[in-house]
Amino acid sequence: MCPYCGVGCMFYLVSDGGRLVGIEPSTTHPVSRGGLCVKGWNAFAFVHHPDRLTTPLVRRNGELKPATWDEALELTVDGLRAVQAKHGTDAIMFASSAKATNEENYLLMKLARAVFGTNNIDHCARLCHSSTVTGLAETFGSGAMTNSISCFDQTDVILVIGSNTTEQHPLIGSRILNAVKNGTRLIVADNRRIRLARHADLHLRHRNGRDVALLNGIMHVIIAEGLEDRKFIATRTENYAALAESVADWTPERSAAATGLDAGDIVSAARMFAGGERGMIVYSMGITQHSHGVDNVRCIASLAMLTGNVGKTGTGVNPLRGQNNVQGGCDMGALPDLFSGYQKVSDSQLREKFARAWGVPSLPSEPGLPLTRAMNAASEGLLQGMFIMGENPMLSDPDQNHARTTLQNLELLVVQDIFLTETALLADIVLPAACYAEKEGTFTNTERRVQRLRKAVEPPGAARADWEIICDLAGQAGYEGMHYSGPSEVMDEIAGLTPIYGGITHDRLDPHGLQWPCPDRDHPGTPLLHVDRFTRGPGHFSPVVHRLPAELPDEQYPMVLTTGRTYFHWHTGSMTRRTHLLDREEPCSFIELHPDDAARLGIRHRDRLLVSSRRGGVQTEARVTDMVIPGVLFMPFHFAEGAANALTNNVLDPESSIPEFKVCAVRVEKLP
Ligand SMILES: Nc1nc2c(c(=O)[nH]1)N[C@H]1C(S)=C(S)[C@@H](COP(=O)(O)OP(=O)(O)OC[C@H]3O[C@@H](n4cnc5c(=O)[nH]c(N)nc54)[C@H](O)[C@@H]3O)O[C@H]1N2
Ligand SMILES: Nc1nc2c(c(=O)[nH]1)N[C@H]1C(S)=C(S)[C@@H](COP(=O)(O)OP(=O)(O)OC[C@H]3O[C@@H](n4cnc5c(=O)[nH]c(N)nc54)[C@H](O)[C@@H]3O)O[C@H]1N2
Ligand code: SF4
Ligand SMILES: [Mo]
Repeated sequence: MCPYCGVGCMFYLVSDGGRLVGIEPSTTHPVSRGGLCVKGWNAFAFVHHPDRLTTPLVRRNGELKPATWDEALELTVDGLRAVQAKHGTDAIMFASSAKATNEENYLLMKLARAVFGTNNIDHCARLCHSSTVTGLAETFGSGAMTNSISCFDQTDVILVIGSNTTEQHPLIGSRILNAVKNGTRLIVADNRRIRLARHADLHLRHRNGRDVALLNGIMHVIIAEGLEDRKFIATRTENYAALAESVADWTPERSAAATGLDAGDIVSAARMFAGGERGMIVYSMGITQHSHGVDNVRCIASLAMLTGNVGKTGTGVNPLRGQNNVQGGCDMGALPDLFSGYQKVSDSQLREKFARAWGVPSLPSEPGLPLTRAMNAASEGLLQGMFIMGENPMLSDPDQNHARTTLQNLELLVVQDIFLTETALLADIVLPAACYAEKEGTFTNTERRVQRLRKAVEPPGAARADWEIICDLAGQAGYEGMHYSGPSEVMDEIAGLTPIYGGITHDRLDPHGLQWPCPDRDHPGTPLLHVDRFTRGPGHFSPVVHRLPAELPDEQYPMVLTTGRTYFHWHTGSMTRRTHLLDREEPCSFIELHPDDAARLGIRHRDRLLVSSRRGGVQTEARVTDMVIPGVLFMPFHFAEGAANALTNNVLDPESSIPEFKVCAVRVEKLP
C-alpha cells in the first residue's frame, strides 16, 4: 500500500538482504491497475534514510538524549498524569495520525478515552476535510465520498472544484483525463491554470473564497431554466423550497460580480453540468479550507441533489481524501465527538457499549476539543500536555509563530514519529515509530476501501510499530485491556464495536480490500452510498448565505495568498525531502505570481522575495507564471526554510474548526 495519498494504490516492496531496493506495482489492483505516480515509485527511498529515529529520546538539561523504552514510556505516562492532576483531566490532548493504520488510530482513541478519560483526540482531518464531515453529515448523513473511483470511467460530465487532481491525486487525475479523451465533459473551477484546466471544456477562474457565490449562481440558472431533476427532488429530498428561495436572487450577473467571472460562463457551467445524464462533482481543499468551508460543502451537496446526481454509478459528491489513511482516521473515531464508525460520544447507550467492551466503569460524555481549538486553548494555558503521533504541526498548522510559542510553552510535549521533525525538536520525549513498510495493519482509501498493509522489513534500531507503543503506554498506565497478538485481533475488536466495519477481518481483505459499509461477514462491501435513501433518510437541502473570507487585501497587504501543494512533495516534507529523486525536482521554497504583478513590482523570475502578512514574514523565490491570476499568489507549504504557514491566518470555520489556509492578505517585496 502506498503511504502517501488517499487514492490507495497498491504495490509490492522488493527487498534484498533486509533492505528495500524497489517497488513493483500491482497490475490487478482495481484502483492503480499497474500504475503509480512518482511518489509511489519512490516510496521505498525514505525507509532506510540515516535520519530515521532509532531510539527513544528524552530531554535532559535542555537537550534530547537517547533513553531506554522503559524510561521513555514511564516518563510519558507519569508526565501526562501529572498534567492531569495539576490542570484537570482535559488539560491533555492526543493528536492521532492519518499516516498510521486503522488499528493504530483505534488504539490511540481507546487510550485517550478509556485510559486517560478524555475526549481530546483529533487528527489532521481537522485541517483537511472537517468541513466535509460536518457539511455532508447534515445534508446526506455521511461525510464520505459517495461513489467509487471506477465511476470516473462511467460519467458524462465532471465538475472539478478546488482540487488539483493530477498533482494531488494523480491516479484519479489520469482517470479523469482518460474520461475526457473518451468524450466526458469537464468543468474546472479553480483560478490556477492546473493541468486539468488545460483539458477542460470550461475553466472558471473565479476569485478565491467565492465558491458559494459561484455555486448559488449555477443553481439559480439550473432552476431558472427548468434543468433541475424534479423527480429526484420530490422523492429523495427535503427543504427544496428554502433552497430555491435562497438562490432566487443569485442571477448570473450577481454571481459574476461576486466571483469576477463572465455571466455567460456561469450559465454555460450550469447547462453543461445539468445537461449530462450523469454528473460527478470532485472537490478537495479549495472548497474545505475556508472560514465558510462547511457552507461550500452544503452548496456542493445541494447542486448534486438538484441535478439528481446521487446514488447512481458515475455521479456523486466526491471529496478526495488527502492522506493515505485520513478516511480511516475518521472512521476509527480519532475525532473529539465520535467513537469509531461515527458513533456519538454524547449518546449514553453508545458510551455504555464501549465502556463495557473496554472494561472501564464509564467514559467521558462531553465532546473534546478539535485540534485547532486545542492549539488555541494551549496558547491560553488551558491545555498543558500534548501527545502527537505522526503529525508535524510546526509546519502544517496555520500561523507558525503562534504554533511555535504554543508548543514551546506546553508543560509536556511527546512526539511519536519516524523522523526528528520540526515538531519533535521541541518535544520533551520523542518515541521512534516503525513506518508503513515495517508493520501490519490496514489503511482505508478515499473510496472507503479498507486494504491490508504487510510488513516487508524490520524497523531500524529500537523503533517499534505505533500500535505496540500505544499498547505499552496503556500497560504502563496500569490498564489491562490492551493486550493483542497483533493488528488482526485489534480489527476483530473494531468490527465488534463498529457497525460499518462489522464484517471486516484481515482475512477477508485479500486481494483488494472491502468498501465500507460492510456490516457482516457475508457482506460484499458497498461501492455506492445513498442508493435508495440517504444515510440520514431524505437528503436535506441546506441554503447558504454568501460570506467573504475573513481577511481581504487592503493597502498594507494588497495581495491574496493561497497555499497548497506540489506534485513532488508531501506536506511538511519529512519523507519526500528525504527522497533524493523527489527533492531534486523541487528543491526549494517558491511562490507563484502573475507576470503582470511581477512587472508592476519589478520582480523577475527566481528573484528572492520577502513575503509578509499580519502574522509574520518569509523569504522565498519568485516563480513568475500565468498559473495564477493577477493579484493572487500561490505558495506550497512543504519547505521549513520559507514556510508558507508563517503567513497564514488562524481564523477558523465556526462549525468545522478548519483554518482558512486558502485565503489571507500579504505584501511582497523584492530582496536586495
Ligand atoms: N503531491 C502531493 N499530493 C498530495 C498531498 C501533498 O502534500 N503532496 N497532500 C494530500 C492531502 S492531505 C490533501 S488534503 C490533498 C489536497 O489536494 P488538493 O486540494 O487538490 O490540493 P491543494 O494544492 O491544497 O489545493 C487545490 C486547489 O485549490 C485551489 N483553490 C484555492 N483557493 C480556492 C478557492 O477559493 N476556490 C476554489 N474552487 N479553489 C481554490 C488551488 O488553486 C489549488 O489548485 O492532496 C493530497 N495529495
Ligand atoms: N498552508 C497550508 N497548510 C496546510 C494545508 C494547506 O493546504 N495549506 N493543508 C493541511 C492538510 S489538508 C493536512 S492533511 C495537513 C498535514 O499535516 P501533517 O499531518 O502535520 O503533515 P505530514 O507531513 O503529512 O505529517 C505526517 C508525519 O507523520 C510521520 N509519519 C509517517 N509515517 C508514520 C508512521 O507510520 N508512524 C508515525 N508515528 N509517524 C509517521 C511523518 O514523518 C510526518 O512527520 O497540513 C495542513 N496544513
Ligand atoms: S496516486 Fe497517491 S496512492 Fe497512488 S502512487 Fe501516487 S501518491 Fe501513492
Ligand atoms: Mo489533507
